Amino acid sequence: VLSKQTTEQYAYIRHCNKTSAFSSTGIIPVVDLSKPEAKTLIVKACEEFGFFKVINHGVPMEAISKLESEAINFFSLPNNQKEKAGPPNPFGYGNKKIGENGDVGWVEYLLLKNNQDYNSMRLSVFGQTTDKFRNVLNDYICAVRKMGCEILELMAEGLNIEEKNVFSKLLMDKESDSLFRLNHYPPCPEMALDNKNGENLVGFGEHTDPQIISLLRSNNTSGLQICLKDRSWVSVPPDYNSFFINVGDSLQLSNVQYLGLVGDPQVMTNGRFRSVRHRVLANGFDSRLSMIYFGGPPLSEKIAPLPCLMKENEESLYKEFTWFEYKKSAYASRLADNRLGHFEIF
Ligand code: GA4
Repeated sequence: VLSKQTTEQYAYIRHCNKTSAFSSTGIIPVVDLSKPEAKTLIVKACEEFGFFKVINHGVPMEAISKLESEAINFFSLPNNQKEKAGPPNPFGYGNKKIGENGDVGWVEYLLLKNNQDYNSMRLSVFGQTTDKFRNVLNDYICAVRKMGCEILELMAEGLNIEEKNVFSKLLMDKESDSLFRLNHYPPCPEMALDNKNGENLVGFGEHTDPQIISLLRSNNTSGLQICLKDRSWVSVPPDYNSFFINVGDSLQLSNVQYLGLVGDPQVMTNGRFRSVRHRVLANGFDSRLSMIYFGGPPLSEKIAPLPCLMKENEESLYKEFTWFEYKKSAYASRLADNRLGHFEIF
């Protein structure tokens, strides 16, 4: 359990309206990776939600709990100690501020890169334990990346793409621009006092992830919500033992030829894979701790519809660009912006 004092450092609270209408439903697809129908279910879930839950994922519970306890130790440190590992430009500890363009949330976090020199990034707040932290993180990332590749290969199979590793090779590339994030959402005492007239505090504002795929797990505290095609929000019941998978912008792009008319986001939802809008609401009583691996391509990789998925005479709806260019534009945007819009041809 994270200490109560960690919540007191926050001075500002941001509310959003109309959260009372959000319902918690059982509609989120569950994919059992050990079952033969997994590939079909994955494609279906990516089309319908851009989101699904994975069970029998093969990531050892030990790797998960070890990293989780390192994370709890870190976030339980006094504020001035944690700040020593910041600011998160581009990697390190961040508190409340998200990105560089004015977004804030009821969250503190660590943005990390695999195989990074944690001593040089002042994560030496871990002191003697830096090496341990590095090992625990590496074990976790290796296991989670393996699961991610398995999912991406099943996805390629489900799409009848001959080259099974067409997506997974991007994560396996030694230049892969992947990153890792630990998020701690402290309980918000104010929200526990009364129901704030159904208002909620934003932990992490709505957005899509720019990368290919995001692999998330959390403790048993709720908060995550996803946006459906009809633009309603649903809560994702937390599940300590499962992973949650988000389709990112880059994966949506590789499938653009399936999208409908250009320019109308509603029409885009007739398309193939959805880059899912999601957000996290703060909780009145419990700490939420989540860990997310963002699988990205090498910076020089072209983001474009896969030729093998293009029909004859079909043209791409998007300008051709590299992951470097897309990422640069994404990092210059606000969290809630529609980032793909900048790259539409018409
Ligand atoms: C969303 C996905 C990842 O958490 C992240 C985020 C990044 C950040 O926190 O610095 C961004 C956000 C994310 C997209 C738009 C820009 C950049 C904050 C923001 C306002 C690390 C990422 O790669 O893009």
